[in-house]
Amino acid sequence: MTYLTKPKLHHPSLTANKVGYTRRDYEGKISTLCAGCGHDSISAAIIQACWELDIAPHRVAKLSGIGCSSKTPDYFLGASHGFNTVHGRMPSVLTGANLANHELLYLGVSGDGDSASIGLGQFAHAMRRGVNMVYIVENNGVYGLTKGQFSATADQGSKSKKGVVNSDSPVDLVALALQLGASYVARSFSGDKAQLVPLIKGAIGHGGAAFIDIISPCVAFNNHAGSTKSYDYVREHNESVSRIDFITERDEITTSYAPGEMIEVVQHDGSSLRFRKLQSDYDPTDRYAALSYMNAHQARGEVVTGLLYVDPLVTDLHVALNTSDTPLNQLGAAQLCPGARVLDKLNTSLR
Ligand SMILES: Cc1ncc(C[n+]2csc(CCOP(=O)(O)OP(=O)(O)O)c2C)c(N)n1
Ligand code: SF4
Ligand SMILES: [Mg+2]
Repeated sequence: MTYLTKPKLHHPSLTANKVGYTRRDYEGKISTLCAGCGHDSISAAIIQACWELDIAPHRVAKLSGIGCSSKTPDYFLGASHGFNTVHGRMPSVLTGANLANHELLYLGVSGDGDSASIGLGQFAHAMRRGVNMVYIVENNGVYGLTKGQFSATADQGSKSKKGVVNSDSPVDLVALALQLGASYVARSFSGDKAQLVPLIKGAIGHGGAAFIDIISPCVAFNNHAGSTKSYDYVREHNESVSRIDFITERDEITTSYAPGEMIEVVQHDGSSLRFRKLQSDYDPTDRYAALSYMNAHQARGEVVTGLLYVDPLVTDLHVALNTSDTPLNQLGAAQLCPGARVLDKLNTSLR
């Protein structure tokens, strides 16, 4: 059996959010992942974020590739649209779906194998095109589903469960996303829900290419001494740049900070991100400073987490292509196919 359906029992005392759904309505099937797998904590954080943001589940499209991580959309948002693509091809399918209907919230879920090996080209182009999406990589440094081979994000010198030392240089998806033009870039840890939930909420409110790399330990194949993606390693080397509070337009602001301790960034949908600085020299609106800060800390074996970069004035691919405001599935035949005369005129203009 590859999945287990959850019984649909709703206790009458469960709290409903502003669109009338309880947290239970944002769950999916029962997970078949290994007990303790980091990926399940990420599913729980996505459920929490969507419920708290009052997002109607049928307004979300979840897309993924192949891997244990890519199986997880089955375990959250059971009433949303879903598409499990071919290995590494999630970004192009997501881009196409987004161009056809920009009114849904696009959630791309992938693994380090899915995005940093076979799907690296697709990952790169989705980032550089500024597709409006939340792109999550559940990064465990191995191909969990095919029994624990090193993935392209495994650190040089890290050890496999059987003691083999990885000699290849790692692909750092956060560094790539920064370089390629993603406008919201974060790294987090599946074991830090307090950091993860606001980061996901901020990405949902962002309005452009939002990328979150989440270190998500594989308890079956990469949670031993010598791994740099284990629970112990990440807890011991986690260097968080900030704590963020995500505030929607309608939220009452209850937090207060002394001047200099906090940066506020207002996003396109009116939501704001309040950064409590944990590192006084960190500026989350400077793309190149973020890159060099991260590289310097990484060289010391530290895992820098938090919201590393955000451009609040972002635009997305639809703006760049000047597409129709009306989703394609709501246009009539006359608009979708304006006839031979219009086509002739267009062809003539291109001669
Ligand atoms: C075209 C193709 N090549 C190879 C595979 C075999 N395969 C399945 S999952 C996977 C890697 C998954 O790794 P990752 O994306 O890191 O997910 P994880 O299981 O670690 O969460 C591979 C190589 C496949 N399914 N399709
Ligand atoms: S093999 Fe690893 S990644 Fe896959 S479910 Fe088990 S712990 Fe998670
Ligand atoms: Mg993996």
